[in-house]
Amino acid sequence: MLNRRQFAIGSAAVASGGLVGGIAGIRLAQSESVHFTRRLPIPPLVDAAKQAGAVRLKVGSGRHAFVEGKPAPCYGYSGPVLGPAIRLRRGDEVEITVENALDVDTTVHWHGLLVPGDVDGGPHQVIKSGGTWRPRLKVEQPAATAWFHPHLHHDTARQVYMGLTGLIIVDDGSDASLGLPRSYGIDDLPIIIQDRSFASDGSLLYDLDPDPQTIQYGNRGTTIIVNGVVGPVARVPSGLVRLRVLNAANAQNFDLRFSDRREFRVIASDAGFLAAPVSMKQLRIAPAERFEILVDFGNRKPVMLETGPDTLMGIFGTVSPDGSADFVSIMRFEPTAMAATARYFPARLVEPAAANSQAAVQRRQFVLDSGICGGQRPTEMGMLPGMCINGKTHDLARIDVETRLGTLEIWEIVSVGMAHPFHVHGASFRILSLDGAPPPAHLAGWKDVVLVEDKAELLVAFNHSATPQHPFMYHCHILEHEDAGMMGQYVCA
Ligand SMILES: [Cu+2]
Repeated sequence: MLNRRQFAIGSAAVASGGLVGGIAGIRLAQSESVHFTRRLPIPPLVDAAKQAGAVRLKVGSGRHAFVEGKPAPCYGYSGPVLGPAIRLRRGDEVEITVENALDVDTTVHWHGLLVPGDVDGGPHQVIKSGGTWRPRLKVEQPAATAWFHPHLHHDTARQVYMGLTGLIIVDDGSDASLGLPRSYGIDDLPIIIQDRSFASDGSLLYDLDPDPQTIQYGNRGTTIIVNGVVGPVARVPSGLVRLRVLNAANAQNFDLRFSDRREFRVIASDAGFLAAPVSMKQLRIAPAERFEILVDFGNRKPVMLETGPDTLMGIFGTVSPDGSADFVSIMRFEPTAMAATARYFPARLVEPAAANSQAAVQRRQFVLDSGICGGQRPTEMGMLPGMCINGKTHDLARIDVETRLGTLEIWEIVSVGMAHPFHVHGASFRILSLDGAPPPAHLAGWKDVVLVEDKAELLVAFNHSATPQHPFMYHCHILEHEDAGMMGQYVCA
């Protein structure tokens, strides 16, 4: 038998029997064993305007108890795990000093910030171990929930898994004019959802030598964490609360609903507000996607947030939580006696900037597939599958696409085998069609990630420059796919 090298990271213990890869072994143990007793951690807010436009981030390692009472080694930004929420105002210019105190190289990619290629933090802007990077970012985009994470080619998946994920809140004043909940940590809550597997001592389990199956499925954990902990409870005012939901999992799609099936309103997707709130009872969120939702806790009844099985595994089937294809609880909300400031759902939000597909100057197709595309790597497990776009695995020295600044293009994305979450750096897009139909209302705004089961047509707006030395990436956001080469590069001039 081949020997799986699965380590409890940072501990000497080798996991016994805790199969993470392999679809049969994926079970979310949540419903049986999790007690919802821990206060939901709220990442500290760093308001760039109050720091005179100078923000510091230190990428380092630390210890954090994902599982209560069992501190484990992990990575974080300016703290043991995750990172601060950085608030940026439209029109501001900020200088971010990123110090890399890890013993490995990293990068910091501002996912969803529309900035030029040389400050985007992609795989070309490596911050050496012990080094510092100081990008200046000009904030010129509408209000949105964005985030930041590492993008070091071949090590992105592991570094994110270890805890490197932070939120960015872009504020353009529309929060206040719309009367939306905006007291960070009180009625405006970050909800960062991830899946992880833990050894019995609470250490993170990650497959350092993944088998082909783990690469195909991406790394999937057995337990779901929110804001870095298992089984959190959020105490919320009674009334309208805004949740900024980010799926920061390596590969897993979450299918969210409340235990009492209450309706909630989706008010924003990746790149900003929708034209009007969209009523939903269940919301699928793919890796790297963000949705802002408004939930009414006015009835003062505690309620659980649940997720369903990931049914978008295509030819690989379904990842069933708990082996039962049923929903599992991931966190609990407990309304308090404090009244919320906002009590009524707004009727209209912000009309998105127009997008005319007739004005597109180019049409391109991108086929996301695995197989023999030069990306195969021999390991002790045998050959790992290559991951490719249009038959090519990623090459940091190859420019795949040249775009013109200020133009629109139609990008057709085709997924083969399973659904892939496709992300474009340095640009936002509108979904023109999804699997042959117009997008549902909550996916009709400006976005930067789209989960493609079969085929999507996107209208992509190129308004930010990138040179051949600092190109923008487009890639699958299943991080194991990205690291294995399902990524391309474009320039914009
Ligand atoms: Cu993929």
